[in-house]
Amino acid sequence: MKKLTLLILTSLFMTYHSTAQFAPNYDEAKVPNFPVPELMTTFSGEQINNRAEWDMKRRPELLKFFEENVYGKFPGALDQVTFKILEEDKNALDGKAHRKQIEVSCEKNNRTLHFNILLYLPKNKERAPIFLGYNFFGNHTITSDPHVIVHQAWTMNNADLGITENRAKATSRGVRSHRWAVDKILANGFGLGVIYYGEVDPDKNDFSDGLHALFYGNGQQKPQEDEWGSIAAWAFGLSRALDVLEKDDLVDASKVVVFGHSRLGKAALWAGATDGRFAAAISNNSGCGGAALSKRKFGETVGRINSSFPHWFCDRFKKFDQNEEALPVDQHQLLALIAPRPLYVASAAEDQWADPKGEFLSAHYTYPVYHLFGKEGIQSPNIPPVNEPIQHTVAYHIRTGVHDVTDYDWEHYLKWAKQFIE
Ligand code: GTR
Repeated sequence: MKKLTLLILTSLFMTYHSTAQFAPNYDEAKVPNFPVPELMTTFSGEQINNRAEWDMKRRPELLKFFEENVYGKFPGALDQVTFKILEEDKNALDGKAHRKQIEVSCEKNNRTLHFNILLYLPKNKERAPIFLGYNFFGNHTITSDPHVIVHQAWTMNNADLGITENRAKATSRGVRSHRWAVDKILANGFGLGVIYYGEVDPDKNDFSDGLHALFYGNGQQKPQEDEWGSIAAWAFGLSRALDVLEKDDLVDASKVVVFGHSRLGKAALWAGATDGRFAAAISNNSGCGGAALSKRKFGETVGRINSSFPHWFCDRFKKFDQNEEALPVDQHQLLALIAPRPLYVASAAEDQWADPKGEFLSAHYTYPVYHLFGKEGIQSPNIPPVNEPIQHTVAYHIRTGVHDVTDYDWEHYLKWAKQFIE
């Protein structure tokens, strides 16, 4: 009888442990003491003293590391990128905006992928600076404008938003409009370009579709271990959108600010890092694998993100699951790849999963490279109080509230962009 009880207890214990939930650390006292990887010293120990050394030595080796071990390399160029204006209205949004819906076609190996850019441009500008970013559920969800095309692509179901059977519906018009301060953006002389990310690469652990599939050789079913995951595919899509926007007479393509929230903030940062044509980058609550320092292991960790979303990063990144100590880089070095261009990192006080302090420190640690280029970074290592933004070329704020994009965020992005982009 005793033996049986022991057996049952042992098996219960084993079951508990194999299905044990990941318990995120939210205790600052338990954050490991770790050396922050040096920004201004090369992997071989050489000190970086000037801009040329940064450009020729340090930046390329950091970029290469992130390409081959974190986000994955782009597998090459497309054969062709073309576009078609699907719809245009010079008097959209009650006369406040010029609306364009542009279909971008990406061609490779006789395969084609299409995605749409919804553009709203202010009418008082000949060529407008714009914010460009992805949305989670479709362009029609960012506004109640009835003329926005409802996409046909695979969509994540969301009971709250009434999205079922993985299909977008017209009934979801405007369900995410609170995240996109279109009126404010236009009133401040900026335009907005949005793309549904699922048209570029559906957000599922399946590499048979999206941009990835265009590049496969015979019989290939997934990228190589050092090639792009979904975040890199989304970043690549943003660059292809920029290719097209460069040909648009109404857009000032030298002033395109790449923006993203959460996983799409990770994509915006990677786009900003890999494509120097983006004038600036904004990371809104991008967290682990975005702005937050991985080695703090606060909230979401590398192991956790790679198990929940095995398709986001390249396979090689999994080497660092539960093994952040072995990473020779951290995310401040991703942010530093954007230097000397303006960079804004924003957090939300209740978004502990994304590690606000880790996001802040990461922005702070880019200070030396901005300084090298005569730009002002964030010198203080102390996170500012909530709702007290610091706005230099590198900007940071932590606002009250949860993981989201709010009017508060946009008001501050606009204030900063007017100073540093226009
Ligand atoms: C979470 C994920 C985060 C963040 C977020 C989002 O589930 O753990 O890294 O990307 O999703 O994109 O909303």
